[in-house]
Amino acid sequence: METMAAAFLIPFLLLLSFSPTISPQEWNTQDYMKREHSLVKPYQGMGTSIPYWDFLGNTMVTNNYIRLTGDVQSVRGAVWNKVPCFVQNWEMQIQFKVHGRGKDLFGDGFAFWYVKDPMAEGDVFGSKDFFTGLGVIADTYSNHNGPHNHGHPYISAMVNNGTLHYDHDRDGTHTQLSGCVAKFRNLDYDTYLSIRYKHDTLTVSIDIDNKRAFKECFTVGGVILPTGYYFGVSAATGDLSDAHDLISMKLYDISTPDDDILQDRANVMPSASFFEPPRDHVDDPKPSELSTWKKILLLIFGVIAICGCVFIGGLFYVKQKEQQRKRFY
Ligand SMILES: [Ca+2]
Repeated sequence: METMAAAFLIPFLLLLSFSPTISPQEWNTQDYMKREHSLVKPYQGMGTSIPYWDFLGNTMVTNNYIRLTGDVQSVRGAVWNKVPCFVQNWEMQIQFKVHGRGKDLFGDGFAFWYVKDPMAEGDVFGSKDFFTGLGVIADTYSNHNGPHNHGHPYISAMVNNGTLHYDHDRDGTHTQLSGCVAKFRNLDYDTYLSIRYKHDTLTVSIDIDNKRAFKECFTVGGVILPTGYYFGVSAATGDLSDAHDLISMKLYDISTPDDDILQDRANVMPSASFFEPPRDHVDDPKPSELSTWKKILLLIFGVIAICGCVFIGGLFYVKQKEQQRKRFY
């Protein structure tokens, strides 16, 4: 009987010992796409609507891309996810194309959003100012020539609790967490932007060198975002224009089984513990005013110098006259 039991048990135990165990690393590679937060071809569902997504403004859907704005002046467009996101650690990969006839003058850009209030049109690349949540802004046009200026196009991130204003005149430099220059316009290959939010760390990366690999634009820690907000992308043109096309948005849940269950994030206020210095609002120098002051100062010094010369000259003249008088008498 004992040998019979062993004959059954041994192969069974052997089988168990050879069965593969899933390590966290292996599990990581199985990041999966959340269909309800993604936008992939073919876009159209039944009829003309796209499942899970809404449109705003001039947005136009074709078979191959979603055009948020055409290369025409003063238009806005946006797409917004209808389903709030309850994934705590996520990565959004966006395939986009920004192109236009302008060689030196083009604008304004597009923005990715994870915000409380979706479907709100406004002045920040087609979406509302004083937003609550996260904005990742791809700004193609430099409005700003004063201190802290940088090259363009420029990608930056801003976290807002509803009280901060995006200042176009300063290209948002006073509210940005971080940023990098990214020459993504008019490229004839595929271009991608990745926004990764894991364990309160925001990492923005780009793939614009046709290498099929993401390169880090910046990473910032201490970014607190609640769950239950909405994803969206918007774009705008003004006096300058560009076509802003969205090809796909893919949202991956990147939580791992060994992630601790985080605190309930439903009701936290968006915040960021790190902002890129300098954060002070520095006024641009006004060259005309400065030179006026310089002119006045120069004039004052000039008058003093002339008076001094006249005075010394006068003294010298009087002394000479006195000496001549002494010689005659
Ligand atoms: Ca700008």
